[in-house]
Amino acid sequence: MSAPWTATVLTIFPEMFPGPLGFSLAGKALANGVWKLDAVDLRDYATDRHRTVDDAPFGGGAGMVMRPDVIARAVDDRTARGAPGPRVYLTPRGERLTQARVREWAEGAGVLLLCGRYEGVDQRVIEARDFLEVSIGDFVLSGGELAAMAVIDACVRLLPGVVGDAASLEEESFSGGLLEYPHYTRPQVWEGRPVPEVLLSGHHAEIRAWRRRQALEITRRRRPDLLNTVS
Ligand code: 9WO
Repeated sequence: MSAPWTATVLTIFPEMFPGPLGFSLAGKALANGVWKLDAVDLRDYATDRHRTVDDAPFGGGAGMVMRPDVIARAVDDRTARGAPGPRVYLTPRGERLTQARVREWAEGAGVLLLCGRYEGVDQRVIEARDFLEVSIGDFVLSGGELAAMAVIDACVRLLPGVVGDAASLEEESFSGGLLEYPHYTRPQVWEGRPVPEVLLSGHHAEIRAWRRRQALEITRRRRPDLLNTVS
């Protein structure tokens, strides 16, 4: 049997994994062998007895930088043991992650994610080992681990058999490219707020049209950039 989709995570905090990825859809799929997690302790690739992974920045300044030699040993060893790419360094400096990119990665054999701590990683190893620099949003975390978890979750839910096929097909074709329409459930009136009448009508074509209008309207107001496409 061939290897399942594999997330390799290089981190100084391997105990953070699977963390939230051990629950719900991703957790069930992990237990079922749909995907595999290899959380690698970067300190295992240090060579001194204190297992040092960082050092002071050349040029001066506050904080510490992760050493390229330690990271390269980890990347080369995991790659030799079959860890698939692409190689991704999670950083607020990176190119913004998109659902298209997530889809592409989910269709491949896996991802190798490098999680920085301190002020970041020596730029030479990013270049020498062909890491893509990727950001999940314009904010700064304490390290790349939470961003890595977001990337893995986004990919794993697209793997065959993780989410019902009907659900994913609907996401693609129906709401594709737009923000989601609003959702409602019981009670029918809550704190004096009724559910929109059309949803109780049983007229499925009207409901579909209403949801489409709602999706377009919320997208126009919140994310007009998503509509700036010629078609
Ligand atoms: C620290 C810092 C301190 C002073 C001035 C600028 C600074 N930038 C950083 C910094 O970027 N630290 C990073 C912490 C180093 C790499 C890992 N860390 C990280 C990754 N924080 N936030 C992310 C991240 C990753 C992906 N998407 C969003 C945020």
